[in-house]
Amino acid sequence: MSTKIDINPLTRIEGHLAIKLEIDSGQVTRAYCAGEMFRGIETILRGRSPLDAQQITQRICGVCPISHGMASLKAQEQAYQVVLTDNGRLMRNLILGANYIQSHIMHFYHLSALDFIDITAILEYRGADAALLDLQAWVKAQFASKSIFPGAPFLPRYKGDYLQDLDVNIGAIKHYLEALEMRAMAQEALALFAAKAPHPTALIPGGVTEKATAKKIAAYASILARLRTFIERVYLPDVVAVASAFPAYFKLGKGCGNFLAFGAFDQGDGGLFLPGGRLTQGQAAPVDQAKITEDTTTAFFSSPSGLHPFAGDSTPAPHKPGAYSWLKAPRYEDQPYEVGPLARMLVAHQAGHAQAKPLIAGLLGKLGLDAGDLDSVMGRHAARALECKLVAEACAGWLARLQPGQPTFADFNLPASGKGVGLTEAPRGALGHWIEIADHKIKNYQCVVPTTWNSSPRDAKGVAGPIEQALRGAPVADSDNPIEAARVVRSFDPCLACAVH
Ligand code: NFE
Ligand code: MG
Repeated sequence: MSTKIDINPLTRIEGHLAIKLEIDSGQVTRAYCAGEMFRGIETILRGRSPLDAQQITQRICGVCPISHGMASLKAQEQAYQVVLTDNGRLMRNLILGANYIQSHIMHFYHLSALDFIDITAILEYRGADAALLDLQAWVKAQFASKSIFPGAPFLPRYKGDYLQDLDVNIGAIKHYLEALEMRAMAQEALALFAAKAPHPTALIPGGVTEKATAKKIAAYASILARLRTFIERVYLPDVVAVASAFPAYFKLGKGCGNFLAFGAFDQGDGGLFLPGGRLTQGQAAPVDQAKITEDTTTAFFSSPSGLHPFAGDSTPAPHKPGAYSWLKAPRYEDQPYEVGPLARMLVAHQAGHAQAKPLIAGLLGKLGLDAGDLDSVMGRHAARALECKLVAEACAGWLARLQPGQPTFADFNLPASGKGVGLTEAPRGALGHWIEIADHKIKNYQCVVPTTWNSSPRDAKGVAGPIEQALRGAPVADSDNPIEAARVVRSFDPCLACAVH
């Protein structure tokens, strides 16, 4: 028997995402991802000073503002032909690195872990930890009042096959609370060099306006040491514990088989710490941004379909027949691509990355898996955690190379006209900004954003986006509690606020 269900909104993600599923004999046969709102930030930018762009585009998101700022600066720097100073480049790596750390920790503990661990286990807690006892009292009160507020972080929730090990469950709940502190500390670390978080003011074309002082370097180092301890001793072991308890999720949620990374973290020698590249059905290939287009066939935009971002347009058409999402469908050579930590780790692995390759091999060996199993729900969680460790380690190296007293930005002249492409990696994947300047004003500005790739709707050929494809075939044992489908979607860490921009 065929059933249709709507998960709307899908909670514990950023922004407003509706998932529509068609289910036959307990399996998803068709899935649709719909972005539920229009924001129009690309349109707001037209006619403004190009120097406003890195501030306005940061407002696309409170989770990954850094990445939008960086993409905007890279696009402007190409247009202005300005080259960063060494300190400026290193400080930007440290700012972006701290942003990855807070984002990845949040995604696991605050957004995804509750799909696997049993929050009601807290009711059985008999220890003396004050924060856990507070939480226990709160959960008890929710049950006693039976008026569980739907917006609460923990309850209600889908019924499901949650983890049964009391120690692991209580440990994970404790780590949920610790992870809140880690996030705050990572934001403090990036604010040392970016002036504030979120939405830093110190990011300017040519570098960063904050100084690299010995005091700031020491403060960042002390926070980074605590973050690295948490990543190694808490985050990675928890991901391994959940992965070991749910091995079926290494076989579930396979995406479209195409992976794209632009690469990020300039090393100063022309290379990037996280390399760019593509993997298409297992074959490695380079990336040429000229081959990116956005399909608008099923998107609520009257803009022509299949335009490159330099020719892009985002005119809303809320009543467009056949449309079902406020996301355009980005395509590379007309194909959908998955972006994010899994794409980056697979591209790095394929490129023989000195640190990533042994780390991935170690994890696969520990879990008795092979690289093909990574294209899955649990593979995405594992890739994100490994990347978090890699980036935190790299931050220590960049910090050591900062030179107090040396310039943190380079001067430049503003041209009356120009064009630039800014490609980087946000925590959730490949991010591109395209700017065209005429008469000292922004003539056109287009963003192609990680979650727009991953949550994209169907294109002119009817090809579904990566999340839509990953949902196909997913089991749904109980259509009132589609926890398996929610786990598939959350493994991509979607941010619909970004995606609709
Ligand atoms: Ni709103 Fe973002 C990241 C960007 S997701 S979180 O990471 O760009 O599309
Ligand atoms: Mg766009």
